[in-house]
Amino acid sequence: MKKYMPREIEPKWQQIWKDRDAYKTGEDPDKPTFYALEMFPYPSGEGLHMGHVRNYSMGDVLARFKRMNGYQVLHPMGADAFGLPAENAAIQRGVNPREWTLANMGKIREEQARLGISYDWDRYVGTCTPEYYRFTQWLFLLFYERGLAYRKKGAVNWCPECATVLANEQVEDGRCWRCDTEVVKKDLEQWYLKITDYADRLLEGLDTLPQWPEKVRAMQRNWIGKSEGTHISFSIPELSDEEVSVFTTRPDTLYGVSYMVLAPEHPLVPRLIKGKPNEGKIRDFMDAMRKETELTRTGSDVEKIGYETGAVARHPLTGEEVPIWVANYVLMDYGTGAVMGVPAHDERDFAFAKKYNLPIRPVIAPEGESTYTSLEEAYTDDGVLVNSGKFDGLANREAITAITEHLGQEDKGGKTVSYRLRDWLISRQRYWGCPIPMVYCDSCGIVPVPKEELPVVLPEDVTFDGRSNPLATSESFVHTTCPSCGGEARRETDTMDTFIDSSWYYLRYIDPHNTEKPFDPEKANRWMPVDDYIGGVEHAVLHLLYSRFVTKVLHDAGMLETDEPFKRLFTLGMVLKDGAKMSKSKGNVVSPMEIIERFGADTARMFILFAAPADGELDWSESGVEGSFRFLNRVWRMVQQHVDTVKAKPAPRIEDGAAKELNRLLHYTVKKVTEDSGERYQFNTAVSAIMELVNGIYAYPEEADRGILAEAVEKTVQMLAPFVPHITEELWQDLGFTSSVHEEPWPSYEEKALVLDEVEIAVQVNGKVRHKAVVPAQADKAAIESMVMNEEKVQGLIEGKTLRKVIVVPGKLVNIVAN
Ligand code: ANZ
Ligand code: ZN
Repeated sequence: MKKYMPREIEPKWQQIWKDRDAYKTGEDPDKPTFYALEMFPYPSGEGLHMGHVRNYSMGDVLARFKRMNGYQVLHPMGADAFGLPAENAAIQRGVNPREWTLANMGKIREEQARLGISYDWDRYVGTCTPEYYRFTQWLFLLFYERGLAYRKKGAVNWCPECATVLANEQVEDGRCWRCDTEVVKKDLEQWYLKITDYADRLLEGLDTLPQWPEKVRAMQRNWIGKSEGTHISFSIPELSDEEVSVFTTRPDTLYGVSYMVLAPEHPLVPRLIKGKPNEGKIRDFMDAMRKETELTRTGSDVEKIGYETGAVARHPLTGEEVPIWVANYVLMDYGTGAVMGVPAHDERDFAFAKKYNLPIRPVIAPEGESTYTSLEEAYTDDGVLVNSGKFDGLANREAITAITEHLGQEDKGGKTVSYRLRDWLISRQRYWGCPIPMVYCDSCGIVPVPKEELPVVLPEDVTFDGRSNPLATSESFVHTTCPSCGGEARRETDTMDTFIDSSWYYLRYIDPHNTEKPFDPEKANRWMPVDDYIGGVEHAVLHLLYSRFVTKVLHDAGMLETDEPFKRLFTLGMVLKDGAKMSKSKGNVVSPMEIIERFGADTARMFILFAAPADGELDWSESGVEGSFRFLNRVWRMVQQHVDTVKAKPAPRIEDGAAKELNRLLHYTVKKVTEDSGERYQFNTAVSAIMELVNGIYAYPEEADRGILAEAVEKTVQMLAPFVPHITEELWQDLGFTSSVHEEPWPSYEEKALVLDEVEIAVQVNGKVRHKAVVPAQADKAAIESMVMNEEKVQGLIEGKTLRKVIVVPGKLVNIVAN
């Protein structure tokens, strides 16, 4: 018998697929489309890791499955190729970032091909190529034209290690998302994209995505952080009644205000402290706060620190004067950067007031109580207003509306909404990124590079010292002429955040060779939104939020019908080894290419898909891999054994018991595998169903009908094809077929074949199982009862007893109560 030799058959079929252009995307307008997408990799020098293999294997099962189900499938791949590691390699090893990256891209592509993933390689996209980044620049200009790209000076997150600014989304717990260094604040003028204009739509859109994990939607909701509240103006007598507006979600507590707090960065602070006793201390405090992060200022266990400015604010309703403080726990970039202090009803204010001996004035009492002598802690529950002038006696929830309306009438405030989401800071002081296509001219100001002149190409004559911005060291790049007046001008030397590159790559795949536009809207509308997007949950707020934003802008610009990019999102679980995340730092990495060398890509794929539910953690196990290899060998032998039977094409005659049973098992398996792999992402249970079918075929008697046997063997190979594409292709050929198994229609099943003829049920007497009875599967309760009660064995069991009750659960049991 021919032996299973993955090392021979895998490269062979990969070559054949390549020669045949087997996975070229179809363009037949009459066929339904399916866009299967996996997050593209960053081309690091290390090549693929098991997480990639898991991600791509799942995407490939879907792509192949959908093709067999008659869909025209777009299944593309590329590389997210700009970014710091290339530049760091350049600094450390003196290599050219472009060459380094292109070499890594080549290596990864080769590894992906060795996994047998069915990509349409003609559509390969690398974000660092001028053909691609030209249109990233084009998109930037589109944002600029639409008033969605602007420059602003402000305190930005700066990573001293990476020597670049970071977006808010790239600061995790006060640290750089890439190198874990503590982030500091720096005052710089930078480019921003106005994602906040889309805050509401980004939020509402989440409700139109039922096929996204709730966890990811919740993360985005929190990140956007919409909060409905009230803004209230307090006037400042010493600044000739200049007003400070506070943002609060609890206007019902307005009469309980005993002080006001400004963020140290609040623009009024310098004027308020001028010449006051605390001026020096507050200036030092302001400097110290600039270095801190949101977390080290507002964390619940962080000590509250504040200083009295010496100025006062006037309460908008009582006219009373309250002191103005500055404190660490109020942030400039939320709400208005100013807070009314209500220690009686807010925990943070309570702690602050206790520490600095500020008055605590209860204005909300629990129902039935009306006064407090003292409070042990802030009272944050609902209640009734007290000490609140004409609002006394009102339920506090109603008072929220009543006081807000009253403030509106008095022109001292009103309803407002605050968001946690900030505009997207996209300037990076690094080389290996997409140049921002802008020019600075002394007479014309900021001038965009005309679209026809794109791309603004990355210069080669730069110096890398790891400290300064390399683009600024290229004379030929910096000096240019103004597109508007032709005079001398200077180019923008910052590059874009790489998350812009990855926020639209799924659109470029649709039309990758277009030299006029990023993509043709007509083509995009045919494929978008992506039907299935698979990747890691770590992208929940970065990439996935940015892509939604960009899609909405393109929709508004009339370039896309859809305004959501990904219809369904699947976040896969991590790959572990010995219970820990597989990672270089833990030294527990299993190399995918080594596994392919030893067992073949099909075994690697089979193990990965079978060993755990797709969204759960996958624990790598050597014995598991060996088990998968053994299973494939078992399939191989089974098919080889029955080659002649299949070739003889016997007509199925499914009258006798064994044939009927195999037929039922076959239909059951087809149904299970269809539903599990096409709809539910339950690849592991799909595979185990196929394993049972293989067992059924092995156990099938020699003398039983050959027709159904041949059919079962054939369909087993077809069903395995999306999971293990090489071995199935070889076996299909051995079975005498000349077509590719991957072009076969997916097997169908009949519900009626799933019905069992007879079932075995337990017969209990007083709750104890005493007998097994076989009854027709279709029999109703009455029929089952009479059949069972008439059995001689059963008669014997209840002899001499009085029958009290018979309970029938069809398909399961009959319980006889008798005593
Ligand atoms: C008075 C008050 C009384 C408040 C009370 C709460 C309870 P969310 O729900 O997160 O939007 N706040 C407003 N701006 C702030 C800033 N820049 N830095 C720190 N804290 C700020 O929270 C809104 C509440 O957070 C606001 O309502 C304000 O405190 C505080 F019994 O105002 B509240
Ligand atoms: Zn000019």
